[in-house]
Amino acid sequence: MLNVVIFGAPGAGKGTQSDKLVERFKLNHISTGDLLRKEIAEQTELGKRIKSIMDSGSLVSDDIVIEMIDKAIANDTQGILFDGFPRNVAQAEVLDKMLEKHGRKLTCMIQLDVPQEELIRRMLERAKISGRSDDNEVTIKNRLKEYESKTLPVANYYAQQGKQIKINGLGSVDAIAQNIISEVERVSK
Ligand code: B4P
Repeated sequence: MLNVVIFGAPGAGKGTQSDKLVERFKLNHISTGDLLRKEIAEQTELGKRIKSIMDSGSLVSDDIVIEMIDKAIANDTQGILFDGFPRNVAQAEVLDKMLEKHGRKLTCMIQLDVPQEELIRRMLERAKISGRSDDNEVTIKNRLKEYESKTLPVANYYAQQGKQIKINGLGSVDAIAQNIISEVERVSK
C-alpha cells in the first residue's frame, strides 16, 4: 500500500499535484490545510480557535493536526497521500510512529522545488479567486518564514532516511505530475 508525503513551500503546488496523484494511484488525499479550513468553515469550537493562527501564517499546534492524521490513517484502506503534513520534524517523527502502529511505512517523500519569487507570485494570483484570508502579502511573508525555520528541516529528516525525491516544481502542471508519477512508480516497484 502506498503512503506518500507531498512536500514543499506554501504555494509550491502540493494541492494541485495531489489531485493528479490521487487520480492516478487511487489514494486517499489527506490535506491538513483542507481539514483545518473545513473546521473554520463549519465554525466548530476548534475552527474558532485556529482561524487567527492560520490568518497570521503560523503553524497550528501539533496536537490538533496529529489527532486528525491518526484518525485518517485508522480509517484508510487504499493508501494515503499526505499533503501539507508533516510541517515540522516533530510531526515527521510522529508520522513514522503512527504508520508503524498501523503496520505501514512511508513509500517516499516528494519535494516540489519552486523559487521564492514564483511562490509569492502564485499565492497573490490565487488570492484573486480563492478568498483565502491567508493569501495576502503580510501573511505570505510569515508563512514563508515559518516554512524556512520549521518545515524545511523535514526535508533533511527524509533525506537521511533515503526517502526524499526532489522534483522541479516549475513548468506545466501536467509535466510536473508526469515526473512525480514516474518517480512514485519507480520506488513502489
Ligand atoms: P496549505 O493548505 O497546506 O496550503 P499551501 O501550502 O498554501 O498550498 P499548496 O502548496 O497546496 O499550493 P497550491 O497547490 O494551492 O496550508 C495552509 C495553512 O494551514 C498553513 O499556513 C498552516 O497555518 C496550516 N497548516 C496546514 N498543515 C499544517 C500542519 N501539518 N501543521 C500545522 N499547521 C498546518 O498552489 C498554489 C497556487 O499555485 C494555486 O493557485 C495553483 O493554481 C498555482 N499553481 C500550482 N502549480 C502551478 C504550476 N505548475 N505553475 C503555475 N501555477 C501553479
